[in-house]
Amino acid sequence: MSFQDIKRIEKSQTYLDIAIRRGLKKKSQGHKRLDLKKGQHESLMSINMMNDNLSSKLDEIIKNFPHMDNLNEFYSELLKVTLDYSELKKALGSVSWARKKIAEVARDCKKNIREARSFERLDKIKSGFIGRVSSIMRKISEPLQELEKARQAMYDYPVLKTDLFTVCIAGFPNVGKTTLLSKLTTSTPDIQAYAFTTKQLNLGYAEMKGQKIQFIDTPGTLARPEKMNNIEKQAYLAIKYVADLVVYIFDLTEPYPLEDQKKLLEIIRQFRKQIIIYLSKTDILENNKVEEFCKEMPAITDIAELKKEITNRIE
Ligand SMILES: Nc1nc2c(ncn2[C@@H]2O[C@H](COP(=O)(O)OP(=O)(O)O)[C@@H](O)[C@H]2O)c(=O)[nH]1
Ligand SMILES: [Mg+2]
Repeated sequence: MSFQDIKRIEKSQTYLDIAIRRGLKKKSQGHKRLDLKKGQHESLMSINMMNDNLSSKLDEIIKNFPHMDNLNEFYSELLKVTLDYSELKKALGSVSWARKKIAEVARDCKKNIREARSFERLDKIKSGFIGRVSSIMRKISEPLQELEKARQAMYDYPVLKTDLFTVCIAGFPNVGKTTLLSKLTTSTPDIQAYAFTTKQLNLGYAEMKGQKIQFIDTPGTLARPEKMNNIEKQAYLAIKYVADLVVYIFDLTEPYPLEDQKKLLEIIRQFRKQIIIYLSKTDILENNKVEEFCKEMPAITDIAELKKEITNRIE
């Protein structure tokens, strides 16, 4: 089950309307209200129909929602940082409560139907059922809306393969992460001419050493966790929980001080992943600058060599 497969959660009134429509499809007035047994039978059917309909819809919501215990670290952490998980659990709890409560009310009403001695009584029981169910459904109106909001947020989660050898490409904005991703993989990501424009976590795949290797373009400077936007949070968690190897890009052509770029590298080192240093844009950089940099910080400057080095690190 992926986060993109969760079905849209409707408004509580919508579920109610559908159930009532189903339940009242067969009008008992059809047979001139002569045979009480038949009337009772039809009333029981109609209650069952409404209860079953709501029960299956609510059950589907509960079953479809990802449960923290079944998620790997990346997704469970992502859930924690992007949504209020305890609120989510509470909302699911209310849906589950409503489902049970409706079943109880249905049992109650069915007992009354069997004991009913007139058509008027049957009508009263049925409308009583609808009234009580409406009030239960009203109580979960907000929880359902919250769940739908959560579903929409989860819809934007990246579809990462957590079992593949994964290379994260990190570095300051505009250093050429996305460009490198497109050169290393078969993907054609959006390459933007301006910083901070990445809206999606870009993924790409390549075959190396006979394996499918996953590459993730991980934007963000990781400097202030509390100020990270959703993409940066995803990038941070991808480096922490999914990366087997990080390609860290230095860029001497952009106006970011080298010191800041080094600081980010130090932050990334704390994740204790293997790191390859890559110096980008050497095509527009003077040779002596490249040499000077590489003396201090052994870096790869060409794609073929980078591919070779990545292949060497694959387990
Ligand atoms: N000259 C040159 N420009 C590059 C190179 N790699 C990326 N760029 C340019 O740098 C800008 C930012 O690249 P992008 O891949 O979007 O950087 P990101 O923000 O790190 O993903 C774009 O205008 C790219 O065309 C390179 O190797 N050489
Ligand atoms: Mg980019």
